[in-house]
Amino acid sequence: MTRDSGMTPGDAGADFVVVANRLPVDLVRDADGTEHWKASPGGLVTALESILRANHGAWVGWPGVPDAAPEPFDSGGIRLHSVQLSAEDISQYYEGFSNATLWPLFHDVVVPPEYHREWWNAYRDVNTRFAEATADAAAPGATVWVQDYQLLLVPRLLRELRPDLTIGFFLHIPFPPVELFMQLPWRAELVEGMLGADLVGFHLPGGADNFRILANKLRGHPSVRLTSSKTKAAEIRVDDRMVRVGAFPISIDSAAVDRSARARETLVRADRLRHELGSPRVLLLGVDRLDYTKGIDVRLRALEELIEEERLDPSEVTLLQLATPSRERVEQYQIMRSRIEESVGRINGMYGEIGQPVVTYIHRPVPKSELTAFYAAADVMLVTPVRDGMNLVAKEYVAACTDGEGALVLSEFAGAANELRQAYLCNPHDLDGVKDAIMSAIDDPREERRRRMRSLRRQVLGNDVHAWARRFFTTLDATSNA
Ligand code: ADQ
Repeated sequence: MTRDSGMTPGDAGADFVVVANRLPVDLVRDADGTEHWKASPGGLVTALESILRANHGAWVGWPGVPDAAPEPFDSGGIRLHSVQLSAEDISQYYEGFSNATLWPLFHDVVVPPEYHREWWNAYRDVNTRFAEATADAAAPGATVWVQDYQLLLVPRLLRELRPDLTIGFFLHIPFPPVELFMQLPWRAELVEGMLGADLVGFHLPGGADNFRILANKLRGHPSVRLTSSKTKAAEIRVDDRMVRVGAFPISIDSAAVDRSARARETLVRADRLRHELGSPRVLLLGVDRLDYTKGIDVRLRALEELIEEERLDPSEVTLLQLATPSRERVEQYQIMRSRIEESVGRINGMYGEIGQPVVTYIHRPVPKSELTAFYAAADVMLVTPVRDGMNLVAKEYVAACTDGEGALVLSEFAGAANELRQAYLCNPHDLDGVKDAIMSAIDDPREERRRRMRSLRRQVLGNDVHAWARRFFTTLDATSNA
């Protein structure tokens, strides 16, 4: 793309651009109409911050409120480009196609996906606008990294606008088996959209395999496996280009969590928390977005049955369940929330004492420092999703267990189970199995629990989010067709 030499460096485009549904800052509109920006530092921002700064980086995303369209501006050395979404876009592209079609379909149809042509049209329009904004933000020959299921069409749309760019794509959620993906009326367009990238990354090798099979089945693109590669990668031939696919399991800023968990304030807060919860013999913890994929209902049922069967004494055990509000306008999320709140009420009504509930349920986000104290305080962490791309909570808990005490009960259907083999693994569809895993995590000899935790900590501390980003970029560099 040619540029006017009179432009400022900011306007000449960035050498490295991240494209995600949301910007790393949220625009907040107060009741009196005034607006301000609030940082929303997720794991991705932490991982990419230094690369973005060092490379005149830019970020393209939605600022978080309807109709907002601020001009590009700099924040912490990163140029932020907003994509404007109307209330209707949010309802059809985001809540509709992204979160009521793709999300359930990609999570093993835990709830039935809905297929609506208006949602698809909105999804395609919004993806086109993201691609256009990115084409404007990127310098000649720049590297662009597109994130997640809301933007599956962007790689191809962007390549059409800017063939000079090197494009990476990463999917943060599972990529479904072929039989399920085939339900999508727009399956071929979506696969073709992703194939616009030079590198398509998944958490697990199974996701990469599913994608490779679909590229062949739906579009006739042949592929070869690269058996020597550490990422268990493959290459798909798309006309005259090669598209690399592979597994890049994401992680967390492990050292930062470890450091924060060792801080004196955290340890004091962890002690106080146990005291506030009535100093239970066993503190169980659940931390999730309130989502039907996370299996919050599974662990509540397991706890209820363990108490019913007198394998657990309600006066000795407490479950602290944090459930951040999420996608509250999507119907299935409202149904899930009522069910969970009903279960919490039933368990406490049946087994709680005055001032001593069995389940303490908090339906709001808590600050990171507070969350780390909760991790440090817990005896057993319950991560029981019916399907999850990775699950960072499992890794955060392990990184926060700095004294080597603590046990992780982990669903086999979380991507994290691929790496965290020494967790107390369970099948969330097998309630008796979940109950047994919880009991082993509580009752196993201390030395066995410590042995498992040592192994988990080696894994999490040795593979952090910085290593993840480096591996992705090294592979992307080596793959670039531009
Ligand atoms: P999520 O589905 O959002 O992510 P997860 O990986 O567990 O799931 O990340 C959640 C994050 O939110 C964690 O960092 C956690 O600390 C934080 N969080 C959760 N509840 C909180 C609370 N009550 N208060 C404060 N913070 C809270 C998607 C995919 C995952 C994949 C990630 C990253 O669904 O499978 O691991 O992306 O790729």
